[in-house]
Amino acid sequence: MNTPLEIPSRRPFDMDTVRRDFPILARPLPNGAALAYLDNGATAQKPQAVIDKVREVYETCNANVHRGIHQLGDRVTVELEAAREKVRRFINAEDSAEIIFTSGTTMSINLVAQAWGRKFLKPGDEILLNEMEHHANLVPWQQTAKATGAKLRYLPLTTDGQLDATHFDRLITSRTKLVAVTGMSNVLGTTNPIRELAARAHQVGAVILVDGAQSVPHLPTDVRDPQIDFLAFSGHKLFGPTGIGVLYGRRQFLEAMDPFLCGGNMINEVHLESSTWGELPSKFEAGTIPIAEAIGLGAAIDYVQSLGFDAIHTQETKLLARAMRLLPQTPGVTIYGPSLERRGSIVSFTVEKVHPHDLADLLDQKGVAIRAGHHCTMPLHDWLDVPATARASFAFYNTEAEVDALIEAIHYARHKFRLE
Ligand code: 7TS
Repeated sequence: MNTPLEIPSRRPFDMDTVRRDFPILARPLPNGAALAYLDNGATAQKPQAVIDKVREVYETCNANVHRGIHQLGDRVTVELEAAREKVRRFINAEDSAEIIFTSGTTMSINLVAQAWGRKFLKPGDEILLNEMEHHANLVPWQQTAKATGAKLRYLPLTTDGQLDATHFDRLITSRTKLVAVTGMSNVLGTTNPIRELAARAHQVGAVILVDGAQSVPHLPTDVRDPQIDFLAFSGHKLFGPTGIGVLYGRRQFLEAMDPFLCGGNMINEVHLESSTWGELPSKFEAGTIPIAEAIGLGAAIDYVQSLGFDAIHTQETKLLARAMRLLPQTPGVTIYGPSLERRGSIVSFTVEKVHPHDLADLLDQKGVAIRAGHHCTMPLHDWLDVPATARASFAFYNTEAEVDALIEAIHYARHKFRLE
């Protein structure tokens, strides 16, 4: 195993090597087509290093953690805490006790909505959201608003799908207690002005929660610059295992919150009528957490850091630029969202007279995997005034040839619909 705190050394970005790191990319699909995996916004593929790490845990040190009873338990605990330290370093948190392992972004946000929101929000307080948020960053706040009497407010969007900064003054006020915002829209790709929102939230004494599900895998994140109070993200979109995610919370907030789930591991003392809570991070990690998955997430972070966000950004921008140039030149195609400079590597679009689900089916025949539907953003689709969109979302292992395969497959779909 790696020595726990080894910092991965940077290696040159070589596409052939990178693609070989992801065994699934070379496997023909059941219909024999070559895979062009353009659904990274839903989940990313896993490099061999992550697959090996999870397997290694089960083969060599599987045991429960933090029991301190035997050698295997000790060893796996060291590995788990090393993974937590990797997460800490990756997002530049001050203390690894501020890194809570959860099952993913959804659970992380629910944890804050319940354990922070229900304790600290009261009637008249405002939660500031916007229409581009994923349901995971809307519905928990709706429930918390109902339970506490707090009010939901929505920042309007500009016509190209950015937060409209001309409304910040009007909507971020002394009544605002929380700004909950995505780092990157999972549909429009919009990257949001977190620095400005964090500064404004803090000016009025509000807390900012960033949904990093889409941004953390593609952009460098530093929770201390700008200062972010809560950050949620998922391991599986970060080239790590499913079932593991992270909630980062600033210590002062996590300390003030009561536990979200109760059971083993999160207590200090239990009596028949009452209990006291354990220290961070255990207080928020009731029960047995996904241990091998958390350690696998550590391996995924090592992998991403060995490539570096500069190389990742360069490759993804190349792909996005090509898609945003070629898609609008394709007959019947409309793309949604801001210009290249204001978005990450996601592009959603519709093809006139072809339902996105039919389009996704036809693209799949050609091996091009995209997502179709409302992408868990029904309010955004109401705002866009379309019931569904098709979405291509890129990762650094995608190639320009795969963008071309997408375009070719759209022509194929239009041909099938007798549109060309
Ligand atoms: N927030 C955003 C911005 C997301 O894109 C997603 C998942 C979530 C939260 C929830 O993440 P989870 O890991 O807890 O499920 N988005 C998508 C998607 O766009 N397609 O499939 C899942």
